[in-house]
Amino acid sequence: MKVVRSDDHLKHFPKGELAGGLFVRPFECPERWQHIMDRLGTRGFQDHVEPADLDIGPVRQIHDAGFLEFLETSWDRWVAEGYEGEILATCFPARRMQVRKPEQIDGLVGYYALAVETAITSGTWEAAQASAAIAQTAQRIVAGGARSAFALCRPPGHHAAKDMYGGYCFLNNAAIAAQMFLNDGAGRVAILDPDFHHGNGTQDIFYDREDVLFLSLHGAPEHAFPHFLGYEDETGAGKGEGFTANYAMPPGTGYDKWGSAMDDAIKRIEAYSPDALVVSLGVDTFERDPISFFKLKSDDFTDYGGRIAKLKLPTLFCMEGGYAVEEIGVNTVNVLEGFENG
Ligand code: Q9C
Ligand code: ZN
Repeated sequence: MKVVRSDDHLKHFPKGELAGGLFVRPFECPERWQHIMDRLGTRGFQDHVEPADLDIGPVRQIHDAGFLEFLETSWDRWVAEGYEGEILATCFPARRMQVRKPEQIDGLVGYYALAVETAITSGTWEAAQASAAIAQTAQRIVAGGARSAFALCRPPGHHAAKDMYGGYCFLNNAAIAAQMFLNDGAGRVAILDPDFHHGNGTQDIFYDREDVLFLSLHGAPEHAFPHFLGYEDETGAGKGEGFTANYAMPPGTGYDKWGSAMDDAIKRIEAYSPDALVVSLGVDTFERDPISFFKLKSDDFTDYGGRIAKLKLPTLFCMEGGYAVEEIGVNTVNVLEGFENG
């Protein structure tokens, strides 16, 4: 399996994340990438590819033009305002307020952010573009006939909606890749999202569409980020009714229950009979993940990689979350190995 990767992820390295009332070192950090790279090397995944230049066309099919302009220009506008720190949202269009786009930068940040933990810094836009380019290049590899490819995306993407960033995500890499399979002539694409967190961004993007089946396994919104989406009764709208599936699970969920949800999701993908599969691969379901509450063990990742392989679909893995930094490489590569041997 080819691995698409870029050092450009280093351009996104915020100093802080607002968590528990403190400005802490971000959980989503460059070391995550390095640990995955190291483990890939040890386990023989040595065919590494640099991404081609970003093709902005598919990005514009997924994201709102004003949102993209915001991501591109926000840092310069923030600095021009005289601010010295990183860009953090402080005020949102909450209940019974106007969701009308303001002019001043603080207002714009609140308009386009869905959470405050995610800082934008000088290199964030470049890193986010490189991450999307990685997903695109990996998609080209699979579209070109490979059984699978691994897009080592950082920053991740599945919380990024049409016109919102947050949850460490800016551009929705998996959604962009899925759209590219459709552009290439696929009739149907499935996106399977086993990251611990609900893939609110991906759901938002495809909610009213029947050409993309979106399935998310995640911590129930009553208990987990992103808190305000991911209930099981969210099943799609309009033409998209029935093409979103949410498996929301409580604190302490282990592989017995989680694996059954995965089996059900896999059955639904089989019934949908897509031309390609995109996996939003987060490994924050791990038992020692510092911000999550599922109880998967390292071997479980190998097991579900094998179950995904049984679908026998052209499969693109896009890296999402996972914050147990020491074990992130083992758990990620276990999924890929389980898939290759499955
Ligand atoms: N104090 C992804 O896994 N909130 N994003 C965490 C911790 C944000 C996770 C709260 C979690 C975002 C891609
Ligand atoms: Zn996550």
